[in-house]
Amino acid sequence: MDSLTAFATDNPCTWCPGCGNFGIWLAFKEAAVRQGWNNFNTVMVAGIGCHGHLLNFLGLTAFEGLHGRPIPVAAGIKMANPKLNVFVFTGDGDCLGEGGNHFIHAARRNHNLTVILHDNAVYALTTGQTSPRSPRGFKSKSTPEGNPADPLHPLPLAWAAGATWLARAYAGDLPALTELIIQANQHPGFAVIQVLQPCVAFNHVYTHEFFQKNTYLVGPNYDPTDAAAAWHKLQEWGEQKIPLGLLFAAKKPAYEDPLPRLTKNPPHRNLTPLLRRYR
Ligand SMILES: Cc1ncc(C[n+]2csc(CCOP(=O)(O)OP(=O)(O)O)c2C)c(N)n1
Ligand code: SF4
Ligand SMILES: [Mg+2]
Repeated sequence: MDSLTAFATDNPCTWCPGCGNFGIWLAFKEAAVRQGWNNFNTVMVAGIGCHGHLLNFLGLTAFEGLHGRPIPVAAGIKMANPKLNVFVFTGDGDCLGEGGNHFIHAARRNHNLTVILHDNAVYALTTGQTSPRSPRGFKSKSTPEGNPADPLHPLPLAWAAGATWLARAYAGDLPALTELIIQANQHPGFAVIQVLQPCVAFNHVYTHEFFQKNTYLVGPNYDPTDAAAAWHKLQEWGEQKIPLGLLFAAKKPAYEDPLPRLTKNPPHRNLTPLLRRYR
């Protein structure tokens, strides 16, 4: 199957030309084709925002719920049927603003999920307000005189909370992002990819040019299993020093692992008789 035409839907694409969401969409489709993800083995969950529209343009089983709530929905799906590949597509506002509590506790529990964080550092769907990722001084409809707060960095936050696999990618580098999506799915625990995603309409600071100029790929000598080194690396941010690639990896039982009632008798098996009772 050709990843460009794979998983086609009838929905017209509504993203702005040049939007970083295109790169995430294409990289995910490429990963799905390569790995054989389909409607029987994979579920996608998204939050509310421009990022969440991805579900409309990709024909795989999906659920779009409340703003900020894709992670608990995904955790429920994974616990109901641990054999599924479960992906969360979430925005920086969705994941770190409205859903910040869920992000922290899912990392702490080490749920076996892959979180793809579309980080455009702005509330885009609502036409450009300052988000938890917007830089200090960022001028927007909600902070016309400049953002008076510093941004939240999701990867050190997830590290401190207990996440076990953390990576950063740029939405314009499809081969690297595809590889990271595949690796994140293979990791048996809470995996986060912070995808630096330009919003050409509402963020004129974090542009394609900005990310191309200021990011670099961690080299082969970087050891993501060195937790102390990773803690420092995860906090690097600034001109010409934003690291990309796999930045942290650790082994720890996933939330679902020590629960035999989930693995031996997953709740989804009981769902059909349960649903019959409500007919
Ligand atoms: C609880 C709640 N608060 C606010 C909104 C309004 N709202 C919808 S999308 C959105 C912004 C989403 O921003 P982000 O998660 O960064 O996604 P993006 O559009 O940038 O992809 C907001 C504030 C909502 N739908 N629900
Ligand atoms: S508003 Fe921004 S995030 Fe939304 S589709 Fe346009 S460029 Fe993409
Ligand atoms: Mg956003």
